[in-house]
Amino acid sequence: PQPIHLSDYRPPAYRVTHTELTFDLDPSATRVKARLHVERHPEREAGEPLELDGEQLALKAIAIDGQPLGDDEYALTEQGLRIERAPERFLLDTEVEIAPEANTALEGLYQSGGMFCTQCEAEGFRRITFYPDRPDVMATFSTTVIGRLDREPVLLSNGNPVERGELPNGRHFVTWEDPHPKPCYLFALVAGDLEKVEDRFTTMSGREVTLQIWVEEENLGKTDHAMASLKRAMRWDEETYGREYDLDLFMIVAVNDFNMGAMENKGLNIFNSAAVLTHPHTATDAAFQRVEGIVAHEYFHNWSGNRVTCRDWFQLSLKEGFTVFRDQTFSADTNSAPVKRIEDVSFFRTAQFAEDAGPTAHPVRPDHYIEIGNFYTLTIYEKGAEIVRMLRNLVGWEAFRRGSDLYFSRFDGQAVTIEDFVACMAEASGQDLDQFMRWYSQAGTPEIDAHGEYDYANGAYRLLLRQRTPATPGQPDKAPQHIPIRLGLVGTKSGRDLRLTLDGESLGTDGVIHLREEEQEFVFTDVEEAPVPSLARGFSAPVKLNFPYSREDLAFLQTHDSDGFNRWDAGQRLALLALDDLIAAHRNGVEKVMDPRVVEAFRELLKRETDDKAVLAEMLTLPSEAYIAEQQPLVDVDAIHAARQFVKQSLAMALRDDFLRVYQENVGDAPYAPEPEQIAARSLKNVALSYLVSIEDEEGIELARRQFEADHNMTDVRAALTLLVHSSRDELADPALRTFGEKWAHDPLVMDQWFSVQVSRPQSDALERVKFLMDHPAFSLTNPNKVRALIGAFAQNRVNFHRLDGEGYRLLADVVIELNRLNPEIASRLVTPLTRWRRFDETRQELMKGELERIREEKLSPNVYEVIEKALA
Ligand code: BAL
Ligand code: ZN
Repeated sequence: PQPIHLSDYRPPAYRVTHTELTFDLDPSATRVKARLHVERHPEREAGEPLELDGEQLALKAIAIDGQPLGDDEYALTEQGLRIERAPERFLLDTEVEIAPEANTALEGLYQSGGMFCTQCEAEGFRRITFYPDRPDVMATFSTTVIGRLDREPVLLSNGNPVERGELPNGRHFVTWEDPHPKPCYLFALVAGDLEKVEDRFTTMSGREVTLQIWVEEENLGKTDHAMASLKRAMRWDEETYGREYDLDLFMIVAVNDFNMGAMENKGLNIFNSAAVLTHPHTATDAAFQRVEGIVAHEYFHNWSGNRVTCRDWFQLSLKEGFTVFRDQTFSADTNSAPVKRIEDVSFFRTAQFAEDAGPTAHPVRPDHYIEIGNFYTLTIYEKGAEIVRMLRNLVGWEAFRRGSDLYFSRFDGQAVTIEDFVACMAEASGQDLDQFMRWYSQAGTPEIDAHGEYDYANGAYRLLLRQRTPATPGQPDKAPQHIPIRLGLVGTKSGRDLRLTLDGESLGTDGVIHLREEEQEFVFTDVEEAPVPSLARGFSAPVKLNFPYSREDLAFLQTHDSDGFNRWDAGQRLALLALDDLIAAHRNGVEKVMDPRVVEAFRELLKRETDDKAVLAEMLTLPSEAYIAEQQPLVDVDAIHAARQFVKQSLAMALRDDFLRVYQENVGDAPYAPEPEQIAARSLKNVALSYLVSIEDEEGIELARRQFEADHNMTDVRAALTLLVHSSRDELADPALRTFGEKWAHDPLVMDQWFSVQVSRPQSDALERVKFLMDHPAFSLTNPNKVRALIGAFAQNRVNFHRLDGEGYRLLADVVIELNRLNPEIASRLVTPLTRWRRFDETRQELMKGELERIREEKLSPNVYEVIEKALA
């Protein structure tokens, strides 16, 4: 397969202004008739061929302006259909046959259970009909769906239903009109035996919108939270961005087999059932929050993505980065803002930093790709969102909002670029954002080395910053970035933020400095006392910032920093320093000794009266093994696991009574609600319990057992079950797992949790459990949720996946090989942990590389081919 380059972009030779589709549904032989209203693109010359994308389509008929084409008037290739001589403006009719039941890739039209559904982003529409499958071709759509009355009583597509009726032989049809021009990646169709929950929303201009969530009958009781989240998101987008919904109907459909979380198709969002269904007994707090975030994300795309879309797929972050930023802000406004930021950054620094440091590192706007399906990444989404967040902070909210209004009005109904978006922000704010654009073109995580010195004689604080972005594949040399650093200077005597004066200008006590050069010195004057700097507050830029903090400095910041995020981060840094020593001790076979400063810092935390339990729970949570690994030059999985376990157990032993008290203070029996206060108490309680169980404290084990049996809500049940299963008390864990498995055998989403809990346990039988569970009736290799829950979760089980006999790697590679055939998109995602082989010791490197080479022997899909080639380059 050949790469596609951004620099080769040209508008299409022909555009489609209106698209009429008729689907006659059948699992093995669906007929799709398409009538395209085609005209030559004004920017392209006459006489160029018409090229339509098409894959796995059996062409049955083709005509231009009603005249069937002869065999010599068009050419079929593996990629599509070409007509050398086409008129300036014409109607193109085609009819094709496709087989949804054979579609295991879950792109295009496929079947999930008995239901027909679609996934067209990025390039799935070409598996439905011949079409210019590119986002800069925007057309209005009229879609007629024909199905069997008994099997598909519900027939849905984008827009509003305008006609329905019965047909002979037990069939019926519904016609849908979507008046908003859209690219074909936003097309959707759903047909099946579904039930709906309905609600209404009155928009800010007083229009009534019908809201529907369509599910299988047994899931009717699991839609309340998604519906409430949808209404909150609709209101928030009106109030925050002035964006109103634009159709009479907004539908969400829950589907069990789905590659992504959800999809923002115009008026007909299709959701992975895991991203929409919730019930206190089946979903955890985290799942409730995830559903809220994804419902909002997809809804927000109606403007940032649908009304204004991407010119080409290189611009993917234009819609995804902006929309993630919008959903993160929405969730922060709706829940605990500091915790949302801690969670997002924690995930980002673990997973996106690892992507940036690996062989698939790419800029937020890539300049080439082989398979766009491989670019739905943390870099495009989350780093893209961090860039938008920096923009918001740079220009200020009011100018950002003016820029966003300008963007939506100037480009409504168009397919545009990242430059167009940033130009609106520059215009609205009057700021020069030229250097800032490097964030989009340069891959890799900038690293800043910072040094500070207090000049007692002059009351000045000198801060020296040096930035460097490591080389990434294809980008050996990097230019300096424009990095906004929000900071405070915390007085060591007063414990307060000191006034910041820079070049005679006051920045208040919490200010932003701009690092633009490779090296820059900032001299703060009139600094009354020696400070400890609190740098990059709130993670003000997606960078690694190194400062030679002493442990005393960190303990001080953990208590005194006025910025909640940096208080948490100081605790993480302190724990990381202690972990570093212990990792070294483990490797050198030296006795491990716990740093008393960490114990004291935790004792202080546990003592403190706090009204923000959610933040406290985060502060009591040690850095994950994956995050610790990110900090190490060479990853030693066993030493990291042993060191973290040692810290956890040492803290549990030293502070056992405090943890027990915190647990008891936060037990509640109020009816479950996914509300911030309850969620905070549950997370604090369950963190405390995890410490107690880590030392197999009898009272702690008993509390876990009782919490499991009380069966109050899934958050508590899953937390207790996980602790039991991850302890060595199999006599308690095994019956609990059995009870849980039998109780929830009918519920696929709960069974996903049952799989994950078992295969993420640190005991050495995790791999054997994976193999055994792959034969479980609830497992299926063709269902992406199951693959993620079992195989994906195992690949995150660091000690077991990285077993020295290589069996973990072998198992993953076997599954990737199988999925390469069935579902390439999932296969190429699943292989990621193997691609990070250069981070490990020589033995593991050889084993991992060996598996990558074994995969390379196969006949590979473009998705897997691209990732494997990069990994082995
Ligand atoms: N556009 C693909 C799914 C999402 O990001 O919303
Ligand atoms: Zn999105």
